[in-house]
Amino acid sequence: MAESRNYKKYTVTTALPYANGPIHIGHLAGVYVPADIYVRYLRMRGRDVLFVGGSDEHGVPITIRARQENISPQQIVDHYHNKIKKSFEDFGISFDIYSRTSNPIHYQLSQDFFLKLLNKGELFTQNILQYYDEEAGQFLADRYIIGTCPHCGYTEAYGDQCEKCGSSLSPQELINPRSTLSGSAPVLKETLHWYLPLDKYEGWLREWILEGHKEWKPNVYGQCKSWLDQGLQPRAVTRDLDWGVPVPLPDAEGKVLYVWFEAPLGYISASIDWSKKTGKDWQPYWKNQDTKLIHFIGKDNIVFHCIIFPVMLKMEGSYILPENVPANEFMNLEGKKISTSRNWAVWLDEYLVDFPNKQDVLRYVLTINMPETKDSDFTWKNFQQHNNNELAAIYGNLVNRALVLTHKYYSGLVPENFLIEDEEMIYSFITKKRDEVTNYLEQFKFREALNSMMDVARFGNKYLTEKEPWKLAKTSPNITKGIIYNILQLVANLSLLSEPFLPFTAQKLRNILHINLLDWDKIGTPLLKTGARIEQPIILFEQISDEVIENQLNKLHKSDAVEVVNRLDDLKPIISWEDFEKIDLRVGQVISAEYISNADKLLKLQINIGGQIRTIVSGIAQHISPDQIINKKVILVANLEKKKIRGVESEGMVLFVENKNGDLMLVCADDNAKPGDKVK
Ligand code: B3M
Ligand code: ZN
Repeated sequence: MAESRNYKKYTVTTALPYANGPIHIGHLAGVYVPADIYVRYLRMRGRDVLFVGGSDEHGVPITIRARQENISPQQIVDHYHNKIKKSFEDFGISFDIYSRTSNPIHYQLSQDFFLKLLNKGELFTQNILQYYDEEAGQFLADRYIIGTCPHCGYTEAYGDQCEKCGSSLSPQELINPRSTLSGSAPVLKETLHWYLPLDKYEGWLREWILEGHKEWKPNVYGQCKSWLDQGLQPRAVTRDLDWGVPVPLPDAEGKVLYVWFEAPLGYISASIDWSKKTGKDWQPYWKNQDTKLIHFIGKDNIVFHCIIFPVMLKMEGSYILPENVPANEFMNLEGKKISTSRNWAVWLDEYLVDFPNKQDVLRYVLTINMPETKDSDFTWKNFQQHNNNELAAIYGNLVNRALVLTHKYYSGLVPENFLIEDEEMIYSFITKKRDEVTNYLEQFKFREALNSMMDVARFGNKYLTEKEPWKLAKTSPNITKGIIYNILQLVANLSLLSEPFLPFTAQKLRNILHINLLDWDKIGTPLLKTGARIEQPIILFEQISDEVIENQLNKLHKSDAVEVVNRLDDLKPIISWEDFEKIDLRVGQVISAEYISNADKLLKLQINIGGQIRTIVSGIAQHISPDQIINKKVILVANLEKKKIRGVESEGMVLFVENKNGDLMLVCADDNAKPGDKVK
């Protein structure tokens, strides 16, 4: 069964979620459910696995959140760490350890790691100019600086990114920067930082990934290749910040390790935490060459796990490198990107309040829609369909029929088998499906693995429907016994084969059947003895009604509607009539539109405004294509001062509608309007 090498141990890690918010279905589908399926499968094969998770408790967003809520970062992370940990437990994510990066073990390990790289001469230092808030007396993280975006003119762009046009920025590109701490204009000041010379390892990475790991998922391999093809730059691994793991050097007061330097080391410190709690040795899981290390992550973390962390491990020298990084894409919700700030999400804790004991339904639907190769979509309707038409109608129905028949005809005891041929045929089918599941899981193809598992349930239903034992009970008692015996063996096998995917249900089923083993190799063999007692059936999956689904949709859209009201929070201050009248709005007809090279957000427009052709640079290229805007009669501010944008002089501004998702749409004048007409 597809495994290229014989590994003695497995270390499976999952991205450490930031402890500044609860967990939603996107996290589960992208990272934790696939990892858990994989680990449960490995354990059933008798593999020695260490399954590691934990909370990422550092980073600037946590400090910002704490500041907004007027509490300490520690209070934030304590709250969310516990909440997240509980969600994982509730959904059966079977970590051996769920640790956290505020753990002293983690401080120790990351500081030692940093010092080791430093002492080996792997890091270098450099003085750089960085924004400093003189009133607050501290250096400013990029996110703490707000100013005008040089690309689109948005006045509230962050120092690392403009959320309006999506450009990534550096703080020094912002026009009129201001500090979010004091509101004052920051000044540039010199500061010393430590750097990881990624460029030096480019050749090694090309060899290791591009030659050595061609089997990585195309989305992962492709992203790595494009990073490597662009060429790697050294990366600072320290920050001026008061929240994080302090740089363990005498002259480094006020400096911490960059969160992306220490967070991946959290996998190792969590393993040490596990070792302290269990008394077992963690080192073989990180240092033995015959241990297979796998990182489960989302696509936004690929560079950190495939490039930066492996370079760190390689530099240090005593650790193994990841064998695979099966990153997933993102899962959307009802066609829109999941968003914490807009509350466009299904939160795990809320799900369990609305759907108590239905963890497996969600696990199933997230697996069948897993964003393995491209972004996928979760919809409540689809959730209902998979539950009703598959879990209830196929899996649940099969189990129920088998158990009801056993109780009806044989008082709940496994009958004798008089159909040896059927039995062989059934085991050979199950074995084939088990091998399919195995192959898919080894390749991290969870959707297909789940389908192969369900084939066994489908097969069982078909067998019963074709054999119709209820018609034969009186006339052919032995044949009937054989049919029930065989279907019970199939159901028993299903209680093992479905364990990685539907652990709660599989356990319930094993309880009913009194099966105590969890052995992958036993799948495809008889698991029940003639005469064994079987418990009464219980409903494993209920139908989910339209009303319940409507309620979820209403709940979701209600939070969305609240957001519409909230949009007015940023209503600008009242202006005078005089001020308003200063703005000269005109109709203009677009006569040409073209992309500007090296600026993927910008279009260069030529606009006839009646007696004059204006050139206007507009940050809409990601929303509207040139042919969608040509000939359109747009509205523009005709008396705005000129401004050079990417070397092009822009003579005015075209108006657009922006919806709450940040999508831009044209504002057009009536067909009868002529270029140059006034808009008042
Ligand atoms: N805390 C970022 C994220 O959730 C992050 C992952 C760390 S993994 C070492 O996207
Ligand atoms: Zn912008």
